[in-house]
Amino acid sequence: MSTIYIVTMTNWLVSSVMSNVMNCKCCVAPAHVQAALLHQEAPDIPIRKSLLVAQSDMKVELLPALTDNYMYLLIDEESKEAAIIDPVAPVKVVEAIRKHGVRLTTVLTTHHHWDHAGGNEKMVRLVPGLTVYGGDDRVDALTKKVKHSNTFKVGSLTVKCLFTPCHTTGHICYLVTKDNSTEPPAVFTGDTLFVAGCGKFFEGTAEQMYRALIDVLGRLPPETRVYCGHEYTVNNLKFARHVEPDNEVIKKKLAWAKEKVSNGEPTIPSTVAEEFKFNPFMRVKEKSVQEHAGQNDPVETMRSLRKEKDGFRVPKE
Ligand SMILES: N[C@@H](CCC(=O)N[C@@H](CS)C(=O)NCC(=O)O)C(=O)O
Ligand SMILES: [Zn+2]
Repeated sequence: MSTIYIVTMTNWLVSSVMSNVMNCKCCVAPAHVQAALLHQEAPDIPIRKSLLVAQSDMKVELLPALTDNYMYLLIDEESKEAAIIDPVAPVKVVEAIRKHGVRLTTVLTTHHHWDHAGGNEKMVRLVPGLTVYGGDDRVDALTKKVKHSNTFKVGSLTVKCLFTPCHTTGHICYLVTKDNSTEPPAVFTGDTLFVAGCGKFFEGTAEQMYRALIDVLGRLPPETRVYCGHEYTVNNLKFARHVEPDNEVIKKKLAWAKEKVSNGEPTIPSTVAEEFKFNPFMRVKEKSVQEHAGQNDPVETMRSLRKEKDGFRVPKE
């Protein structure tokens, strides 16, 4: 009981220090805070549950980390080779690979922010020989810098790199497919696309986020499962409801997401098709969204929505 209390308090302390002092926890945490977090190992909120999404070609285990981040263990069922996406809590990753009896060969880093790449150095110390992929020289322990459309294998699975600069200039999403499979692909979207939202434009523009969401991710097969970097779904849907108060899909998804989160369960994955129904940033071509933004151009709508969300006070209910 007391352990749970201490861990929860530590989380609270860390997040309040970060949100008050830095206003954003994902960019740069002070070195001593990073060290404390990484040293503690998995200072996640205990009630957040993991989830296994099992297909016959691949498995994806969602591993909650920190306050609201996700790491994802991707397993190729044919070879039992595995990759880990954004392993900020490496000891938890080692436990998961032992549990599944898989061989971890690969780290996929979506972007250099510490809450995504901050565990890389420790991860490579714990599992020597890992290949660490990323699209930015600022990614810790990087061994293979990738560009748009680069592909490589994790066992029999194909990983394709999708360059989606905006949240950071080197952000990469990873699309995972298996040849001749009838099952849905998976895309790991980091802080570019969230369920019902998108990342802040820290190092980019509305034009870039439009390209990332509509031209790149939006053109993936509609059934593609979306695994994003954070559990922000409830807050994102509250903003979506503010943008489109008459959208019934948003209301239904919000009620579902609140229920999930209150049980400590993930609201992830969604699909690309679903995102087009409730994500305002994916709906910038819709009249209702453009009217809310007072714009008639999709890129201007994107710019205006992001600005509005940056200052949005999320209602308690
Ligand atoms: N608003 C975030 C605050 C944290 C934040 O700024 N997160 C970054 C990623 S580490 C982001 O891009 N958030 C997207 C957003 O707030 O819409 C939340 O819902 O808790
Ligand atoms: Zn983040």
